[in-house]
Amino acid sequence: MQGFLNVLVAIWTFFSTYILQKAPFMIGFITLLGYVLMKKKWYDVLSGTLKAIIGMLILNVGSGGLVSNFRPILAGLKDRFNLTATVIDPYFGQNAVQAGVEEQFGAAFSQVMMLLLIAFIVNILLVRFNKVTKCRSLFTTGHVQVQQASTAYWLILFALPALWQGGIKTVPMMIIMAVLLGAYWAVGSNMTVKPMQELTDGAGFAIAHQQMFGIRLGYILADKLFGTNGGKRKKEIKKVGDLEMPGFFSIFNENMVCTAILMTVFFGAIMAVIGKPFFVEAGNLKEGDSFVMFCFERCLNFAVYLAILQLGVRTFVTELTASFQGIADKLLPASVPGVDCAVCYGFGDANAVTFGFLAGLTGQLLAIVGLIIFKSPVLIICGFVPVFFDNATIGLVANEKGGLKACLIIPFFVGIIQVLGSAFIAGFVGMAQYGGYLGMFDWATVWPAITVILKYLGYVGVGIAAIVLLALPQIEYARDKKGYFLITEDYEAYKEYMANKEAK
Ligand code: ASC
Repeated sequence: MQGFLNVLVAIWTFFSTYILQKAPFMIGFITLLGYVLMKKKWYDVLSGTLKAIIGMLILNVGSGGLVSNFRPILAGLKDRFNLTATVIDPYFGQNAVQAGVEEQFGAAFSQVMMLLLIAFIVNILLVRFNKVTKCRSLFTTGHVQVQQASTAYWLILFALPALWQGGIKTVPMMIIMAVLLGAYWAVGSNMTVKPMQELTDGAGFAIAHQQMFGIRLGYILADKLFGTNGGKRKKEIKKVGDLEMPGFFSIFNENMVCTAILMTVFFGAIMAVIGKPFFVEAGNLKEGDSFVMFCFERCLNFAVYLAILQLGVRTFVTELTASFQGIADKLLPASVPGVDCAVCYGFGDANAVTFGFLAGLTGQLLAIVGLIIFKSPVLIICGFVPVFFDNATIGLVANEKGGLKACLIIPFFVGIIQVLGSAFIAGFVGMAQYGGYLGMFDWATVWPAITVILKYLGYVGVGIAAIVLLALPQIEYARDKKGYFLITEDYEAYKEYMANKEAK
């Protein structure tokens, strides 16, 4: 028995370290499994799997390049103005949690990986039994799951101290945490199915990231406030891609040019504020080098990495979604893979990505100024990951439903909410003193709400939070029973069905 357990642990450790947490290999593994289940020829399996892995590696070069180029600039604001501030960014958040969990709760970080495993199983079960649960999407973004498991671990321990007083009572604690987190994964990604199928014209994936509630909220608000309100309002939606720009402005229609100019103006200004000495000290350029050219090149790199990211998406998306058919047919009926939010940047209006991002940044900066003016005990500094990946994604979805105005206004408010929500929760649970908080949209809204409910209602709160989460797919299902599974199983038939419905 012991020997068997040891083997299981070794397999899990290998799987979690080299596959689950490494998105390219996770995507490759799923593609492989899917094609094998479809009984494809071995060389087709090999080729598809390699393309999936390589595409995802390319995407990582793009998103990694964006993060490593622009994160230090935003974080530099903090040093430049000597602020004691909490950076909202998944990696700063991760470090904060790791330090804090050990110091405050004396708990080992390995428990977080255990939580991840059990929550992932909860997610799989919720999808497996989706005739009952109505959950149609499986989380596949392991690096995000690690960040979320860590943060959820802290938030829940903070809210339910009885779970750890007198030594951590592992079993009940793990069950409570895994049910809440696994339900959030299944329900959250399920909520993005419709927005994503519409955005990508049925590419067959959902988003499994950190702004899933934000995506759905942006989708709903864009439609209600700026769009046709579910077909009830006659209105022509002017999307970012439809804009006819006169003269000089016509160059903004070209995504790379638009991105380059906007980034140079926005980030050029931020870099100018931070000043050359900061970058010289950080070893980014030498004293005698031209600061202007340094800033210019940095800003242009934004367009470069976005282009790489989109190439990566094109390389792997069809392989992943085609092979997932095998998994949907044999293992998880009517389901789609939940993937990184950056995957959707290969669809819709490319400029909406940049517009959403810069609108969100504006909102964040404004909210930070507000925190300073009103002398908030917790000060926040924008992290690049929330400000870019949340707002670009929400902007893209909002543009699709409500056009340019939605693409600018909704992310602007998202930016404000990210800062205020994070300031609240990081102060409330004491994470602020460790210098970082996850800060992505859902973690500045949904999770603070769950934390407060748990804190004040205890175990009753756990029940309420779980029931509310699990009720969301049921509500969506009840509103359109026929289309609900059709949208993942056969998108062409779904479109026909919707067209008929609207004609009536
Ligand atoms: C995150 C995170 C990243 C990025 C990446 C976007 O939340 O931790 O590294 O977003 O997943 O592509």
